[in-house]
Amino acid sequence: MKMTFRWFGETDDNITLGQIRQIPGISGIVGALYDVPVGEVWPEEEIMALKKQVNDAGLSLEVIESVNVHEDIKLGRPTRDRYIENYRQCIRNLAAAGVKVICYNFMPVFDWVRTDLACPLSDGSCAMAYDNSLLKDMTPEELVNRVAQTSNGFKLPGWEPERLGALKNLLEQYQGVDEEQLFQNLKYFLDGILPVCEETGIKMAIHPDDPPWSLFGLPRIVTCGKNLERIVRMSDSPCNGLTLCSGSLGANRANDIPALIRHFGAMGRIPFAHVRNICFTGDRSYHESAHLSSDGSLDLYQIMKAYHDIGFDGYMRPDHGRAIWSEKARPGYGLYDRALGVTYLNGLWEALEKAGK
Ligand code: CS2
Ligand code: MN
Repeated sequence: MKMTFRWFGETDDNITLGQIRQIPGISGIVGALYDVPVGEVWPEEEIMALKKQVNDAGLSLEVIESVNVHEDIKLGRPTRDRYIENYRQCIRNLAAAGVKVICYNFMPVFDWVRTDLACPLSDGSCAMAYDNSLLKDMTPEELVNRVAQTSNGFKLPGWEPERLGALKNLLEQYQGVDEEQLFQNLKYFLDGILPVCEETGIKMAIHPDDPPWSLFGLPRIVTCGKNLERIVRMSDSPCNGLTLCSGSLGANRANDIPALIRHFGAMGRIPFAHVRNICFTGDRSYHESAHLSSDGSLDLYQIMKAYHDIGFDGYMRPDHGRAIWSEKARPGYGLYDRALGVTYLNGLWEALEKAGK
């Protein structure tokens, strides 16, 4: 297992590479170029500059999260071929810089969705929360505005209130796209890019939908074991893999995370693991919690044991943390709680290693 840490770059993160390097057991950064518009090729020089910066700090840059997929590909519009060609070039450029895994998602319109980005917890910290009873009576526009107004200046990923016009337009375009169509559009995309992945050795790792159910009538397909199975079987290529995100999939109580890890891990289809906990507050409602099992609803020991039992040698990272110790950071991506998460996960791992001997 290679423990990594997500970093948003020098201008977009309050955390430095020097700080990350001091977290015990971290070997690399999960990075991205955040200023390249979705659908465009990531320039080689910019990738190399990021790599150099990360390597100079004594860390590796082998995982990218994310190369986002243009909506025209998800919508299956005729213009998709141009964007798929760009994606292929982007894979080549990343491979030339030594990248091994690309995380991506196939969620229409929204990336992760929460109804609160700074929900106060009883210990005085804040965490992101999702309350389905709030969401079900809201329009997408109301959600975007609510989050922007109640979350200390932070917004839903990609949805600044100034872009609400684009949101309406995009939602209309999805009206003819159901789950089946979205599966087919994913297959078309994978058929286009996987040959380049095989040539270059890059593994693609699709991130689950977060939360793993349909929102605002939009189709969502990366949600459960059955659908993950359909996705990995769309192509037998070992490059067609998953980002197994415990917190995203775990929001659906029917998803047995250790069982999913064992199943897809045994197939060699988990190049990247996101490990975090959530605490249920209702049927489809939860807040994020510290990584520790007793702080949330998921059993992190069983999750780490499943990775250990399959001999997991891919990349892992802690996922969202709480905002603690007065840190002003991006929601979910502060230094302190994620660093505590790493240390806890490494502790579980060491115990599993030694118990197995
Ligand atoms: C991430 C996702 O912050 C997060 O929750 O796990 O936003 C993830 O980066 C994307 O969905 C992957 O494309
Ligand atoms: Mn995740």
